[in-house]
This record gives sequence, C-alpha cells and structure tokens, in this order.
Amino acid sequence: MLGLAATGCASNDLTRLGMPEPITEQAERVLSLWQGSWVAAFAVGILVWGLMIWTIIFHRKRSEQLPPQVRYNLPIEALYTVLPIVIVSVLFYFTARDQAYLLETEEPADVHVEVVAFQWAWQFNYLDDTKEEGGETLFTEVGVPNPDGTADPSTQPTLVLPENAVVHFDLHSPDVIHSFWIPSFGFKMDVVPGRDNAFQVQLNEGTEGEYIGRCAELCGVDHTRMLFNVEVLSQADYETWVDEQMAEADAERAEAAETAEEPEMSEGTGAGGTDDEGTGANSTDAEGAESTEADAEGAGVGADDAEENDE
Ligand SMILES: [Cu+2]
Repeated sequence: MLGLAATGCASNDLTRLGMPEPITEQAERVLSLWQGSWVAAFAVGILVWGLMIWTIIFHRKRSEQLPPQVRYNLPIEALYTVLPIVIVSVLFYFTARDQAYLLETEEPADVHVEVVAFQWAWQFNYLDDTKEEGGETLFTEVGVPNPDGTADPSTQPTLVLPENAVVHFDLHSPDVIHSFWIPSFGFKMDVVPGRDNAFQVQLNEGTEGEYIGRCAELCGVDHTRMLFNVEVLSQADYETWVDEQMAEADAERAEAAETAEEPEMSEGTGAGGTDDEGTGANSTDAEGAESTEADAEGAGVGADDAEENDE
C-alpha cells in the first residue's frame, strides 16, 4: 500500500505487481483491474490480519473460564454473509465491465491479421480490409517449427505491427486448441478449431520495440516450440515493411504461376528420362519426375503404363 501511495499512478515494476509493461489501451485496462483487485485483496488482508494479531495479543487465555460466546449473534452473522457478497459483487462488476471492453471488435481496424496456430508454429496472414467477407490475404508470414525447441528468436516467426493503430486479430486452428498470448497485451485468447475467435487492440504511441509471443495452452508434446516474436514499428517503418512484403508476395505469386505452367510443357520430355531436360527444369519438376518413376517401379502394372505413356 505504501509503495502504491508513494508512486501515485506511475507505472513501474513495483506497482505493476508482476505484470509486464502494457503496450495497448486494453492492456492498461487489464493492469488497472489487476492493481484494483490487489488493493481490494490487501485491504481485506490487512483487516483480517489486524483482527487476528489484535486477538492473539490482547485476548490471550487469562483463566479457565469460557469467554462470552458470540454464536447466533444476528448482527455479526449478517455481517459475515453480507460483506463477502459485497466484495465479490464489486470485483464481479469491474471484471464484467472490463471483459466487455476487451472483447469489443466494433471499431474499424487499421490492420487485420489472421493468426493460424498449428502444431508447432504460427502463421500470420495479413488481410486487406474486406473483413465482412473474411478478408483477402495480402501476404503471409509462416513459422517453421523450431527443430530442437530452443528459444532462439532467429528461428521463430515474427508478428510485425504498427504503433498507434487498431489491430484486429482473427484466430484459427486446423488441429487442436492453442492460445495466442502476447504478455505485453496483458491478454490471451484460445485458438479453437472450428471457432472464429477474434479480438482487437489499440497499440499505444511510443511502443516501438521487440516483444515476445507464446502459445499459452498445453497443445501437445512440442508445445514449448510454439514461440514467436512481436515487433512494433513506427507507422512509416511499418508502411515500408508492408510494401516490401507485398512486392515479395507478388514475386512469389508470379513464380508460382510460372512453375504451374512449366510441368505441362516438360511432361512429355521430362518423363522420357532424358537427364539434360531435367536439369533445365527447376527442382520441383525434377522431383515430380522422380516420384513418377518410383511409383511406376513400385507397381508392376504401373510400370507398363509408364512405358506406354513414354512411347
Ligand atoms: Cu500451441
């Protein structure tokens, strides 16, 4: 209490009582709820400890005579019942009020991210603002499951966000229940297969920096590998980053379109087994040709078919 009084409303390690520094408006609300709950708990605690210590010191056993008993004392019994109900009601009121605020998704968002949690990594799809139709993916950041489970940030996917912006998250899982947790948001939400969970945050100004992200639901044997990085950029840096990602995604799409056309051209010659044709084509084609040959060898009938095709 002294600590709280001495520092006023300032947010520091002591007054945050174990919570990380909040970087969103929503996290600030969570922090006040957390602090308020502790103030209430301390007030009750101090009252109860005070009464106990007072009784222990000043009402020790003085004689063999039984002290006056207060069982069935109506005012005291009523107090025992009413006071906890009042305390729980006050805590309930603030919790329900803040929960409603934290789950609001009405405000138009500046950035839409679809978070796909899977065993054992994350995929971040940046969507355009056609939210009602589910959103078109502009570009995507796919995490590769960390091979050995070490917390090395360079092997983890990074969620990039702009400061001073409203960000909307849609959470999806193709396998089991995960939980999307950014400790600096003071918030986590389960990612449930077959359910469209969503929330949004207002990132504060001056929050540029690097943060951590976690899966907060024991989702299986390699749950510990589900780590990710969070990077908050200034608006201008974020715009530059988005342009880069868009250009990269466009290039990839163009390349994919090219490789999709190529197999048709190389099918006849590639399956013929001439090796110099194979080297000319890219690796996917070469692999494709190899696997067809392997399949053909595996089954006697298939081998005949393959020969026929070659002819
Ligand atoms: Cu998980």
